[in-house]
Amino acid sequence: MMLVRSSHRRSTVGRQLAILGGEPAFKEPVHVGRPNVPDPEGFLNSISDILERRWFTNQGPVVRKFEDRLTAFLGVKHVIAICNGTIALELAERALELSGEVIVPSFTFVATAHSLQWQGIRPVFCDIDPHSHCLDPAKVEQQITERTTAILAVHLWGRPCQVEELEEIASRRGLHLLFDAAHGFGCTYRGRMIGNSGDAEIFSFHATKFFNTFEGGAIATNDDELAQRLRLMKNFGFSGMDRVDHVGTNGKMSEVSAAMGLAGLDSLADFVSSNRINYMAYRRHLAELNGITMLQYDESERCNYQYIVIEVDERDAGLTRDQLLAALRAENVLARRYFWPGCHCMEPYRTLYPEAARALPVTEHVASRVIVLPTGSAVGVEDVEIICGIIRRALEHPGAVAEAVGDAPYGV
Ligand code: T4K
Repeated sequence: MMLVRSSHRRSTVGRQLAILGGEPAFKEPVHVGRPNVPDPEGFLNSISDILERRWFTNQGPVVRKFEDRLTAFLGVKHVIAICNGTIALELAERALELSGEVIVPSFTFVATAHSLQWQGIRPVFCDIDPHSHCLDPAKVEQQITERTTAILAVHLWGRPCQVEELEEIASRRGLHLLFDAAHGFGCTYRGRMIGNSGDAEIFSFHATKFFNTFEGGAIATNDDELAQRLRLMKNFGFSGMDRVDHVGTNGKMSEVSAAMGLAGLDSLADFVSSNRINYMAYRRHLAELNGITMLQYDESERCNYQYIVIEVDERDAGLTRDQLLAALRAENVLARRYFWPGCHCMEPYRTLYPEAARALPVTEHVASRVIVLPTGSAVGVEDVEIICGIIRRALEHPGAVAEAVGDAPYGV
């Protein structure tokens, strides 16, 4: 695997925080979401073959091989490779003929909600569990109306949501069940790979994901009929050269993306390993810090450890989340406040459903506290140590940091 470690870092020991006038700890920005890069050799050879073959897209041999590898890896009957996760969500929703209302978390990337709204389905925002950050099944039940046609749950941060509880509700209430598994590639739920539950599960292989195909996504399903419909729909509905059997769109993955996917599958163990090493380092360095709680992964399951998520409790930390974020940004650590402020506060939802916040107290609470820190194979344990050192020093000087940040904390 090609590792691209951050260079030009400075130790925080004895150094003034940048927000207080010191030099930034990193000369170059340290991002959340730098792509994991597989061993380039296999990928580049594959690109030469693609060029020589002059077959670039439309379910070519590389996409077919990629789908076969994914099917075996996930242990699922069908995997349909798609051009990105958002179109994959839209295709699955459309293939299941969802309409009316669909219950969905607000605490997710906005694409989850947009995929519904884009096709005239109302996303009904439902609250989350404060610990898992995933849909709270009891709240789901409360949001069901006669217009509800499905539940679209998200395995946030790659940690599975309460799959069995949601399956029970969906089957008892006659609803479809989809999982946005954009974060969940390579993770298990009770020992089974994510990708096997509900009507279908949807992955994103965007550049910023644990496993990427530059842009890309996939739909995994054990439903033969649904898989067949999805294959038609992702290719304009064509079932033969001049024959169209279904309404469709262009959801196809290119051969180059699939080649990246095959190379990525070969490097998957390395991606997990560097993420896990960083995760353990963060855990060690953040363990003792007052007011900082780090989200844990269940070590009895397979995890991809792609998101390092902390919650800042202002009362114990002495700093707000945004003040701490400002201190990190001053050091060139471009931490993110995913998924603040929640989809319900973004347009068009804020205008269309102004009352939504009433049902979302946990979402609003969690969204105001969360910071996602850099990891991935572009980040080394030395970087982690420095990032945690910045957090520790900021918490040691809350008054000075708050004063330096002033009334305009990060991004506000
Ligand atoms: N459902 C969920 C739950 C999702 O999280 C997502 C996507 C989807 C559905 C939809 O799947 P896709 O249609 O995207 O396949 C990013 C990603 O664009 C998005 O894919 C992802 N979730 C979301 C969580 O994060 P932004 O707008 O925050 O990303 P951006 O462009 O600011 O990139 C983050 C950082 O990554 C940058 O600061 C720099 C670094 N970066 C990014 C790219 C693209 C690189 O170093 N290299 C790169 O090539 O949304």
